Amino acid sequence: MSWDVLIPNEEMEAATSRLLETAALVGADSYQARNAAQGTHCKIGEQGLCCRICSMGPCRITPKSPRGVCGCDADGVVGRNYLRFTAGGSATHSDHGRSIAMTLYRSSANGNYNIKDPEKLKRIADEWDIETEDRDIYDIAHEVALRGLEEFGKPFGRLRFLKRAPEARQKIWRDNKLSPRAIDREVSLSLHMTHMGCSSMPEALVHQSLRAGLADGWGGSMIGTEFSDVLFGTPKPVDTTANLGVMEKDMVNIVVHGHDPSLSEMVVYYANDPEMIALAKKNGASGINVCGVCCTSNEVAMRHGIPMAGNFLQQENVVLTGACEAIVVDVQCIFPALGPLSKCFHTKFITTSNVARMPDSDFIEFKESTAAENAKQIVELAVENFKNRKPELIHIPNLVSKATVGYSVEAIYDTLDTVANSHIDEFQTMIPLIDCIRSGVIRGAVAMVGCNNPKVRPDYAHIELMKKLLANDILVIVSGCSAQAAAKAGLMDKEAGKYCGEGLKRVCRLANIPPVLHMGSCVDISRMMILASDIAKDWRIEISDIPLVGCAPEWMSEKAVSIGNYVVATGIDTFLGIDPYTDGSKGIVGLLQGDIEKWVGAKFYVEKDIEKLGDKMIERIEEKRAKIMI
Ligand code: XCC
Repeated sequence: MSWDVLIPNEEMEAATSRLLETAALVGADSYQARNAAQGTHCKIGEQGLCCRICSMGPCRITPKSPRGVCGCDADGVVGRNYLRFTAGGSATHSDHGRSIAMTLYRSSANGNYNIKDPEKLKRIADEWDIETEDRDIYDIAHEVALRGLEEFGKPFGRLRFLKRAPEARQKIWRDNKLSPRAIDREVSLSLHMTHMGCSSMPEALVHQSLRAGLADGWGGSMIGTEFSDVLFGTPKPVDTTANLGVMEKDMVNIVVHGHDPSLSEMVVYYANDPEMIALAKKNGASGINVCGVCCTSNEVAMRHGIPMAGNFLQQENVVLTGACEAIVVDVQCIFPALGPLSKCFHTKFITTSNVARMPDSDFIEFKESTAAENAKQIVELAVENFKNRKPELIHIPNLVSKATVGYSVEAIYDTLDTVANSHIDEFQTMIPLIDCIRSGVIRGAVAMVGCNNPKVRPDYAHIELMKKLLANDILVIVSGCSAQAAAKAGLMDKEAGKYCGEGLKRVCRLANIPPVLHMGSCVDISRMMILASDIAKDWRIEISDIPLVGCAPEWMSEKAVSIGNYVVATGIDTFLGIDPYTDGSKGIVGLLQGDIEKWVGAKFYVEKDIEKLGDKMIERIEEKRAKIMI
């Protein structure tokens, strides 16, 4: 099978090798070199068997020393580490959600942040019993924001967004005592439970991992996604480009990196400011080009069509092009290596958040109240830096793919609306998609998410798995760095539809969609939860019966573990290409990859062999089909 609109992995790897030659020339470090210098990873750590929760250790659980000083065994140590891993991810996503809620709270008609989707705001207000009739939109926004902020620390009650799930799923959560209370409470409780002398029972630790994960997916992340849509607009399909070739040789290149759209939205705005463009021209550039890395890239791509320079393991590459005037970061997934690396070039490494302070950076604190002047200062700094380029170091790989991005749940409804011949009941929006799955035209769907990890050949697992699934008529929805892997490879080009199996190919043509649907950033996996819930409601089946699975073949961050927990706890089997440091405990593996299915109707699968991982997903989807088609 030829994949002519696609860029093969080998070509991207060759481009990286060429950039590493520049790194060698300027004496710069790289993640590849640092990874090699790490040598073989510690087996005990890798299996989750190292405990340094108190100062009697660190204790290492081995056949010779099966218990730590306190008497905790392998199940307790691995389980506590797993829960702490989850809590770190849940806290991180949720704190992102909190900061978006703060931005919404401070929005105003004449201020730095306005409401771009008032309809969505009113829908959330209705859902939360907040009066909307005859009220100023900003009064509603402030009350919704406040109500959202209360979700983090309210003393009583469960999370409001849980009600969006089908009643059967809510009952599973209630019956299993999994419905999260306040978001911060679930994170704090996780730290408390794992303190020395608290929980060491595997069931209790895994149970809380699922609940802390749900507090992220149906709490912090969902608040992040929903409020971002209200503030910056709900994504609609938009054409863009992806891969390193989106950087422009003759323009000022500003790379935005991180997660919080409050910063990048403002940078995008000021990069279009005629005054800034004139300044760029005065400095010898033909204009200003903003492009993105990691989830910030997903945020601005799906709202403005801003090009995507790359994903997690490509962040150093953008600097290595020698054509990056500024890499502007907010929070999460930012290599501290960018500081020393940027010093080898003319690049300004601009940090903006007290959450992510890094040496060798220019710190411009970004606040909602001064957002406009902060963003203007950042753009100006980048523009003035153009003249400091070292022409002999410039090399931009000639790699660019076309991509259509921005498939929010609302955009998917609209797309389905255009293809369905029948009139769709407004409460049965998913029927055309369900019909396609039921008839077998589409066999099912996979939600591919997550990062890159040097333990896996970068992007290879994402891309090869996607190709395999598409060829088997399985629709792929993506977010995070998996989305960028797809975009870079060309899988979000509508032309790529021709490589699908016959059924999916027809659907892509009729609906005018690419075969891989971009649903956004990491926090936007909450969109996938809503999509699954809506399908289950319209189909009148349980979420765990939908032929849908999740997959994170190259994940690396704590956030991904938290995501895995809430996806599984929502009833969606999740396939991982990397073990979350649990191998050392039969008890924890037995729960995560076995018994939790009895609680929530789904479980984890861990498989490092990509071919087998793909086969297992297809097999699981077919099993689910067989069950519901009886
Ligand atoms: Fe980070 Fe969100 Fe992972 Fe990418 S995928 S490396 S967490 S940017 Ni969410």
